Amino acid sequence: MKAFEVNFDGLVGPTHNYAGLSIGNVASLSNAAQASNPREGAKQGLQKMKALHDLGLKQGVLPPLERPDVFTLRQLGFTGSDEQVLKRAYQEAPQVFVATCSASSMWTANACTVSPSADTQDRRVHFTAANLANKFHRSIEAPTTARILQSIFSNQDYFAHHQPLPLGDHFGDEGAANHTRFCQTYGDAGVEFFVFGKYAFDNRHPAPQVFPARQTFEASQAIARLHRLDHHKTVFAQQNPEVIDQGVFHNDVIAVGNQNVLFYHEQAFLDTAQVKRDISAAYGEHPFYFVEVPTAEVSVKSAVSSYLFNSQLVTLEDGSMAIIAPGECEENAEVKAYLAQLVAADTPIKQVKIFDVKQSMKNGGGPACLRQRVVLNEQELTHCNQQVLMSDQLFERLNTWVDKHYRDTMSEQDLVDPNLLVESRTALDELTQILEIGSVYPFQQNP
Ligand code: SUG
Repeated sequence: MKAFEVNFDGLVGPTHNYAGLSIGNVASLSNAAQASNPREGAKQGLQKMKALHDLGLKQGVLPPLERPDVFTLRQLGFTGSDEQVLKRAYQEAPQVFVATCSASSMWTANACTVSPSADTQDRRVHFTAANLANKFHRSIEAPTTARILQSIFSNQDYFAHHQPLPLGDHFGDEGAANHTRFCQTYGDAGVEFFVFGKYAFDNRHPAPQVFPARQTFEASQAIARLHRLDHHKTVFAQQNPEVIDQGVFHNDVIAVGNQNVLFYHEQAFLDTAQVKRDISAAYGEHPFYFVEVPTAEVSVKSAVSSYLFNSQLVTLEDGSMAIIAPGECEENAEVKAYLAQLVAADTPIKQVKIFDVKQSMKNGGGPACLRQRVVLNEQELTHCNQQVLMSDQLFERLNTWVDKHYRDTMSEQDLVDPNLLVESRTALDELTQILEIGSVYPFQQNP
């Protein structure tokens, strides 16, 4: 049966802000406390979704989470009305307060890991919402994310949902940012490629010294077990700890794969030769392209600042591939020159399409961070919620919705404004109706 890669992009939320919350993520730290523009952020994201839809690709949208997260603040002992909870938290524990305000759910590459039905033993599409254990502001995402995924992919004949892995450093899981799949056509059984930052139970292995490794080997293994993958077609690889220490906090900051292509930096993996052998053995006889970018042409520093590898690698209707890259790739001379030569080389990658996603980039989120790939066959596609799939009408409707509800500037102080909470809840409540996803938010369940 024919199958498609559907990209589900996260909508930038109404309280999108820069709070410097992610140690190890260069952009997040360097833009801390700058004012953001949630409206522009949401529109940049919508433009990218619409453009991919117009290219003939299947495109979906995932709603943002509610922030500030008053429910977490209550769990941490702040009491009173919602207004009092916000005010007390802001005054008494400002760092905890801003952590509960992050719009980080927009980076849906981290929402979950998905294995298509062609790869799983029971022939269902498997989902595990990521626990995002390494960063407090992200560790509070999983419960609502899981509810949203269950609501969109609700038919249990086709879709299986697993609990996020247990919280704590040992099973730190950052979802599809560290997971890629190779296949000939999307409907074939594929090779699932898991990249992790460290071994949690065995400290004899190398590990980063400066910044945290967010994904553990043991977490990746657990996902592969839960998703009932064929171990002959599952490859695990360790990220190079030295690049984690240079700001490569997820593998998707230094590598991206699609079908029979792995596009990666020379320094991405601890043992590149082994990675190539393992992928080749699992993939089999068919042609496979290892597109390695040498340090001499693009330094790790340029890769991190331009987010070259946080591009989406997509297959167009004619079978060739395009790189969906952030605007920053054009501003970096090394990267720009590399891309010009890449599209002329002998690989399936034939086009570069540049998108302005600056609002997201300033927090370390490029085009690939903004999307979760879900491979669905024709039947599975008809059984998921159709209202979340991009169309000209949905694009119009969501732009109007953003215009109606979003502010065009957001600073730390705005986050304590009780009117913002009311505005956000009104917006999100309306969004759940537009997308027909039901009452997925805590404020809708415990009004
Ligand atoms: O987890 N930034 C996110 C960026 C996630 C990017 N995702 C992928 N690479 N797939 C993170 O570090 C920053 C929030 C702040 O500083 O306000 C933040 O959470």
